[in-house]
Amino acid sequence: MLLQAVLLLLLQCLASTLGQYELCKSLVSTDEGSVWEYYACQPKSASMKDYMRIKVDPPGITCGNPPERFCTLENPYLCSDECDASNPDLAHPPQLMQDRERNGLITYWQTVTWRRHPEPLLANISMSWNKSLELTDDILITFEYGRPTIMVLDKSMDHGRSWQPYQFYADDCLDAFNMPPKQVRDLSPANITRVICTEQYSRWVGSKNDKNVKFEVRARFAVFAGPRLQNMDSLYTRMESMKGLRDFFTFTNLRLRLLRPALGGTYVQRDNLLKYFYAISNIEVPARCKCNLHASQCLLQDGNLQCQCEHNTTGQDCQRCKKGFKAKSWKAGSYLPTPNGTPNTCTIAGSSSGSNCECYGHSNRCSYIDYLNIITCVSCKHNTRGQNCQHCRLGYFRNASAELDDESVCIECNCNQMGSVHDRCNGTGFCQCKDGATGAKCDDCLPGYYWKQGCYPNICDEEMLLCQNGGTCNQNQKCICPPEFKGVLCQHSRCEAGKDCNAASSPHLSMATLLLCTLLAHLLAMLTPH
Ligand SMILES: *[C@@H]1O[C@H](CO)[C@@H](O)[C@H](O)[C@H]1NC(C)=O
Ligand SMILES: *[C@@H]1O[C@H](CO)[C@@H](O)[C@H](O)[C@H]1NC(C)=O
Ligand SMILES: *[C@@H]1O[C@H](CO)[C@@H](O)[C@H](O)[C@H]1NC(C)=O
Ligand SMILES: *[C@@H]1O[C@H](CO)[C@@H](O)[C@H](O)[C@H]1NC(C)=O
Ligand SMILES: *[C@@H]1O[C@H](CO)[C@@H](O)[C@H](O)[C@H]1NC(C)=O
Ligand SMILES: *[C@@H]1O[C@H](CO)[C@@H](O)[C@H](O)[C@H]1NC(C)=O
Ligand SMILES: [Ca+2]
Repeated sequence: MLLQAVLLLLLQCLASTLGQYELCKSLVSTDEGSVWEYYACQPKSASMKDYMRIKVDPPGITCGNPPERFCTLENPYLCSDECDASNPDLAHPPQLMQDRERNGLITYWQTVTWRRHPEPLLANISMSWNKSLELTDDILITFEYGRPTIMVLDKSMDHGRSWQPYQFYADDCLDAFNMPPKQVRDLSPANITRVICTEQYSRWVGSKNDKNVKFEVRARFAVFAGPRLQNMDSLYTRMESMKGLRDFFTFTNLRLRLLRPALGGTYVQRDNLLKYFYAISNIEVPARCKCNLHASQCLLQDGNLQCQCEHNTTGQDCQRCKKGFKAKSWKAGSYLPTPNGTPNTCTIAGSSSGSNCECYGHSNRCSYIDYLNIITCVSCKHNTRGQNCQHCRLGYFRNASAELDDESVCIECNCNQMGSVHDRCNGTGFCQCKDGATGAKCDDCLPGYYWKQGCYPNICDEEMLLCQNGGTCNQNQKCICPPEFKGVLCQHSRCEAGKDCNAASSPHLSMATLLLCTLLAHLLAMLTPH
């Protein structure tokens, strides 16, 4: 008993000394004994360069194969340096952008020189984490031998499937990107997520004076949290309320597109192209794992970062409820109300609101129906219905590959309106077809039927219902008859009264023969004795 009390005290003490949102739960004592309390929580910020996978493009852009001399912008006539991939002391491979440097020794990745001028010297650096991350401070890219005069930072939020520009960098934004130059301090709270082009980090200041190119996160945070970030609550409140703000700092991949190297403040000097190249010694990416406020730890597992999910959530980003904990739909934790937020824990199926009403996560509400003496789920979502939201609504059918608590458990029948009797279907999605219609959705016709906003029996075809007397069958819907024939299958001659009509073959002639027939009939009548 005493031990427990001490433990409790210790935990509470720990909680109060920890930073904001660093604890997912703690044991607290109440009148009914000690119980767990849950809080919104997030992992600490970390140096994500330690976990990044780096790839440079095009192949062969890294210097040293074959070995190559290079000069510097400050002293273009001193070209004694050499890059040689086969010599560890003279090699400059990509991993030197993410290593931890020791004893003040600067190590860097370096590209080939701009020997092929005027063809542009282009290089891409792709960084991937296979994990959603949220920036917590400035991205810092350190260039040795001068910063590029044109460059783009891109980001992806879907593991590299789609990309968007994050920030443009140029010594002349209008010239390079047709964008007016901006700085983060020009931005207001309303347009803080605007993608800008900045000239701040591209102008020539000497290669040793300012080596860093920044993507400003701190300055953007400061717009809400104050210059020394003393009011983080205000930032976190905005994160919840301002659309797109959290996403703006979220990424799974980053990409640097280097489009033109440092030029030393002048034009490209064609007589010494060995002084133009890119060299990066460090890429700092301070960020935290995105765990949707459901984890305070994020650890490397099988080579990938993984949130250590609490609140009975699971998934790489704690983006789902654990199996069996889907009494209500999954929700991210919330920073609100500050300072502790709301954990939005997943709760065990069947235990929601004290009753024993399972709704498979399709409803948050149950109601007691007095005269039936049952408890039933109210307003089942995701096209479900039933006491436990365990059935599909009419017009929907059960998705065989989804669990009962899956949001896509019910699939729309999608019956063809013209071809089917109604919009309901059976358990495997088959609709009930009208005569002549077929197919799961009744959008096809049986043999012997044609489709025209529904299925109709063929009028003619190439087998049983052949058009006669040279008529042709048009889309099974009608025979197109030669002029002298009529009838559904062109089976009737147009001048049955006469005897000689059949031979005629043009409307003009047919008229003439018709006349002739009449004349003959009259003649016959005249000659016949009364
Ligand atoms: C860099 O990536 C962009 C976008 O995928 C691509 O269009 C470009 O060709 C790449 N450049 C190099 C040098 O690989
Ligand atoms: C990315 O992470 C997921 C989840 O941890 C894992 O299943 C997948 O294999 C990883 N992909 C790579 C290329 O490591
Ligand atoms: C952001 O908004 C401020 C004030 O509303 C405006 O002065 C500034 O030009 C805007 N910046 C951009 C990049 O649109
Ligand atoms: C998660 O489930 C366990 C049982 O497996 C339970 O002890 C714990 O209290 C649950 N946590 C939350 C936050 O609901
Ligand atoms: C059926 O459920 C699976 C598993 O959730 C899902 O991937 C699939 O998209 C669903 N099918 C349809 C048609 O919604
Ligand atoms: C639905 O109808 C189709 C076609 O009539 C049939 O093959 C299937 O077995 C039916 N499925 C169920 C669950 O009744
Ligand atoms: Ca380095």
